[in-house]
Amino acid sequence: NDLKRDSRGALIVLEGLDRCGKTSQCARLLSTLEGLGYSVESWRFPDRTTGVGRMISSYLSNQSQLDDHAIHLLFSANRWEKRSLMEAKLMSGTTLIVDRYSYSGVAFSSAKGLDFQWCKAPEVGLLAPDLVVYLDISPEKAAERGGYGGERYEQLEFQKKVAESYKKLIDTSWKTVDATLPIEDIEKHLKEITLECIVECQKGKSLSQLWP
Ligand code: FDM
Repeated sequence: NDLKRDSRGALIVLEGLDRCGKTSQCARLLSTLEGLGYSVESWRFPDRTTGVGRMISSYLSNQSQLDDHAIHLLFSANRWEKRSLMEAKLMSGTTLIVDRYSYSGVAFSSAKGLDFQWCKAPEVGLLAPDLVVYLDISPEKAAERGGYGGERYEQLEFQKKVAESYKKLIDTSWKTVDATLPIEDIEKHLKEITLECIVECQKGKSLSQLWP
């Protein structure tokens, strides 16, 4: 219908600790929305396919060392280099399901001790999500799931600090979903809140910028 064709897509972000289930929920949500006939893409940050992304990937796998501020700015640059494409996709009606965004940037870097406001600054002017879903799990439960891949941040003590940083970021506009529920329940809940958000965007909700 006309509404579906002429209106913009929604920018939907999933956030949470490592092993919270974000990545599999993003995949499920993508296929659910595709099945319903929506134009939708699944993105993730860091996007390791770009030049900046390759530097980030090498840092995360401990193949290179970087100053904490420098890697923070690279994560941010990695979002900036995708900003115009992101806007074009949204304006052409495609909904984006994004696995991690600026909130991961702030949560992980400030967990290392970097100043919270300093961490937020380079994100100013990036597109603000229409919906942020926080998949909530305690660091201990997440660690029990096993399968920490051995990358730099995948350690219980550090994830505890990240959880504290996320708590400072969460505001009333976020939807928190209990990540310990059965996978199908989480999926159903995500589908509902996502569809609500997509409808709002179709009705003309305007795209805004960080930090609102
Ligand atoms: N991460 C991710 C950051 O530290 N800053 C960021 O801006 C982003 C997007 O990178 F530990 C961290 C979070 C995680 C790691 O993420 C890689 P994936 O989702 O495991 O690829």
